[in-house]
Amino acid sequence: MRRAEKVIISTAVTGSIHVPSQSDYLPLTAEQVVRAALDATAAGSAIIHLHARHPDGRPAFEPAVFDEIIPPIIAESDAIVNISTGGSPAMTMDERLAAALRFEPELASLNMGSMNFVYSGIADKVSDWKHDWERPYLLRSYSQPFVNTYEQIERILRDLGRGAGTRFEFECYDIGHLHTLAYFAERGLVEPPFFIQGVFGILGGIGADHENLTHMISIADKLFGDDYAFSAFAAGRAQMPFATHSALSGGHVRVGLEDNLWIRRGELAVSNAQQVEAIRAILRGLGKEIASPEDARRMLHLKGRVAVSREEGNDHVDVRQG
Ligand code: KMH
Ligand code: ZN
Repeated sequence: MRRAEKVIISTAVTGSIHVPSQSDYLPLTAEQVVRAALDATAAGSAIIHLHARHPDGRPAFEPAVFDEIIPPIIAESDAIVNISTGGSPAMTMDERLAAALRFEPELASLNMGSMNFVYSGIADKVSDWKHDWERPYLLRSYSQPFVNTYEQIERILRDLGRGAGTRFEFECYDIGHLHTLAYFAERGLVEPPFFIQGVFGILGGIGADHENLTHMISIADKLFGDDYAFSAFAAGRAQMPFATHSALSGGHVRVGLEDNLWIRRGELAVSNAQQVEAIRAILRGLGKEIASPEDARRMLHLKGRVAVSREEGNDHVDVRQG
């Protein structure tokens, strides 16, 4: 692992798994997502991992929705915008890729394997539903796989990576996903340093056991040596312990309401920034420095804020600031 000189905090502000009935604090509208992103950035998050939603909370893929989110974040902060290409398991790959292909961000997520991705259990915990779409949406995850074939991964590496200079947050939900990354690296489709995000505690993926995190790092070390930066998160209550474990191992951290709605047992997080502040306090206690967006750009070899394309084809707008 390329040990972190400074720790990069990523914040996944809304995601597509949690539903509005679980928390009044989950950002839903474009305005709420923008506010959450700007506040998380001000609290010390270098990277904002973005999904979009319709105002009733349904996951959105339409670039028009991202149009209301990305320009204000870019205009009002120095944050690194990381557009999810995972979207939601209920979307087609074309839908999942639409916003990233339009905005050609510095960073995009790339899910490294097909898997069961089960969050139907959330439905058992909700009694008061805000919207009709929520319960069937959650239950569907019991029978619907999250599909990320090698052909699809290759397409993303070619179209978004090679085509647009976007680099990736490689979402690895199991040890085998590291070998998938090694396969594409060997074929020359992606260059180091790789930014590996270990994902723990998703039902269908590797569990939130600390020995799994240690094991993931040791296999990644074998495959990639010093050619990768590591970050990790766990879904739910193991979020902060896994972020802490990652930082202690020389890695980076991810927090946010996409991954966990809580700030401590029995208490909902009132904002994404509150979780950023919580991990900052832990990192400070560990004697770690926090990476600015510029630090993170340098460490992850990002292209910077250049050539964000607005329309199909060649209408490129340079939004680099300063
Ligand atoms: N929702 C997380 C478990 C993505 O957006 O591409 C993983 C994630 C995937 O953030
Ligand atoms: Zn995500």
